[in-house]
Amino acid sequence: MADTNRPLAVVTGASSGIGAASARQLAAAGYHVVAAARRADRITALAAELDGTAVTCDITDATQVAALADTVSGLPGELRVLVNNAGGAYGLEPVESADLADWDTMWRVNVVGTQRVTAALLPQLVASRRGTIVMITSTAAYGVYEGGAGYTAAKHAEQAVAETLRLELAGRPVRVVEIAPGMVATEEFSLTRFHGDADRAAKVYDGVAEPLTADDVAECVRWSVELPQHVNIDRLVVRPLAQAAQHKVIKGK
Ligand code: 8X3
Repeated sequence: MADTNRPLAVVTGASSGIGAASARQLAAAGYHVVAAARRADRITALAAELDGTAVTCDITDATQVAALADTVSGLPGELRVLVNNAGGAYGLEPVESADLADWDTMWRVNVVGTQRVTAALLPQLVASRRGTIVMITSTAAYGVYEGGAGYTAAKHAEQAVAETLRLELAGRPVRVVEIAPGMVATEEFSLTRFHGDADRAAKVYDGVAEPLTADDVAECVRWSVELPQHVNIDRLVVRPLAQAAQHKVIKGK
């Protein structure tokens, strides 16, 4: 049960990877975590583990996002943190043969869905007078690579939304923190990208010396949120030591 002493933190895409790890880190930091994602079984288990709240929510669905905002407003604590983590990559085809259904999905999730959740929860974040919105973008928001156009375009757009939002919120008590991770070995990012092809997904980080873990990124989330409220980390680019730049990746131990 939520208690009045614990502030609330909403994490989207909380069913796995960076989202689940961020939920755990924020719960350890004293937040009542509202874990939002499509897969009810995963977030129900996570919420039970963290003494938090699970809300089944597809961020591309306006009704479900409105219901998420209603649930949060019905909890006793005040909403201080929103981690916009839901997103992802679909496909790795060149521009000339890209599947536009994939591009459409990436736009609707990474960009439109992020706006929808942000707009729905912003009044509560403002009301707390100490809100923080964390946007999990990617180094794909700042660079491009072959086959990645649909994803890099969506992530470039998402970071533009983050920057614009920071401008628009100037003077109101809500920080906008962008965290842009490079190579993170999560169980599902590549599996989603390759539409469930586990063999192809397993090869993505094959031989990479040591990619980031979801927990490494979650640590950045927690750290940026826990800084004093007047400190705003505009953008934190975090890569593994083995990745000096998008295409400069060290293999082997
Ligand atoms: C994931 C990083 O390099 O696979 O956001 O696009 S990359």
